[in-house]
Amino acid sequence: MKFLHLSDLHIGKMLNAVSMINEQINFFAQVIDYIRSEKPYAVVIAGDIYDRSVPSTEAVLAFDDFLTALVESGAVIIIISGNHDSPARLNFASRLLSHRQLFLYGAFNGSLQKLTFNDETGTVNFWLLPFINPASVRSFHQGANIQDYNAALDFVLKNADIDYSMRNIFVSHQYYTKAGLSLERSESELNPIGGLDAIDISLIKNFDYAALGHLHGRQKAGEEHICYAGSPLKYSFSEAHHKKSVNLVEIREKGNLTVTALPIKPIHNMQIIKGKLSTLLDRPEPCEDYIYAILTDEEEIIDPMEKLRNIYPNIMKLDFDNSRTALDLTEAYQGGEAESLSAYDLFSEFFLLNQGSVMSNEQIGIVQTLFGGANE
Ligand SMILES: [Mn+2]
Repeated sequence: MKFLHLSDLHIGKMLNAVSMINEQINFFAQVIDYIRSEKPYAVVIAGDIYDRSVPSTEAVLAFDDFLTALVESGAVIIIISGNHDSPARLNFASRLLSHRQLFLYGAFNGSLQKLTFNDETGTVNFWLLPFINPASVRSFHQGANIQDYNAALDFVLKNADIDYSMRNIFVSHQYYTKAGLSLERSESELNPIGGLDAIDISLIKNFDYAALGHLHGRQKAGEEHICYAGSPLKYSFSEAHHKKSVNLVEIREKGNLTVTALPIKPIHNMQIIKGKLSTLLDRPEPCEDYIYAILTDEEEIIDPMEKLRNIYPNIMKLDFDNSRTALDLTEAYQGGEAESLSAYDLFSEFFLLNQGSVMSNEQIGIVQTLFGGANE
């Protein structure tokens, strides 16, 4: 049995105020082409369908077109919600759609959903789990001692009747890792501080394949068969070096499985460029890529963004890296050791580094209220 594994579509994503919708529609067309050429039995989308819980009209229309094309391709479609999705909204019409071989598990109902299909070798089970947190599992199992994400997943798996002598595929949208393993995280994922969401991969290693979503870099979580497909497009400049793809998985008899990356070509690539303005502008023709430019010029430049835009029409971000900015950063950190600073001071510095300006009075008010509440 062959199936495609994709994740983290983030339909409706805006990147530096630029809509990614045309890039996403272009990606959907490539998926449909791969379905025609590879003829997979199923297509698995492992969460983060939309970028936000209330998606834009444009995003809903694009997903509607994609779903229609997916179902018309004849493949079985399997979709779970991610942390960016609204579980209930994604669940819309799921009972009706299951009659069209489109299985949407958006709103967690307390347990894994099992789907069983057959190929020439026998039965393959798909075990679906939408994004969960400890509270969402506790709400269905009163009195269960579930303090963290690891315990939540352990509980859900133990409550499922999984026969590991059969062929089992797990579909999930969480942060799986293990001590000593450093997985690549990206700025577009929305990660809680300190990896509080981490789940040990040993819990899921007995599945024949784990089709995971959440991390935006394509990678294996410590084991060959535990795979993040990664987002199909670069959704932050921390992903500029990524090669985006979807996974084609082929499972034969138990234990015999291959995973192949099928490349995805964006309309516009993304790159970080660094150097003096005159060097960056010295090109025979304009570059259409999404650009983050870092200028190293020491002298003041009048309207550098406008100058760059002539050659890089899709530039998104501009920073300076010279002796002046180096000094600014050093000064910002000289306030003291991080441990001796209050949460509010740390946030102020973070804001300054991140936004390049100090907070407005209104923003200060909001942050102080938030930290005040957290301290209580
Ligand atoms: Mn995501």
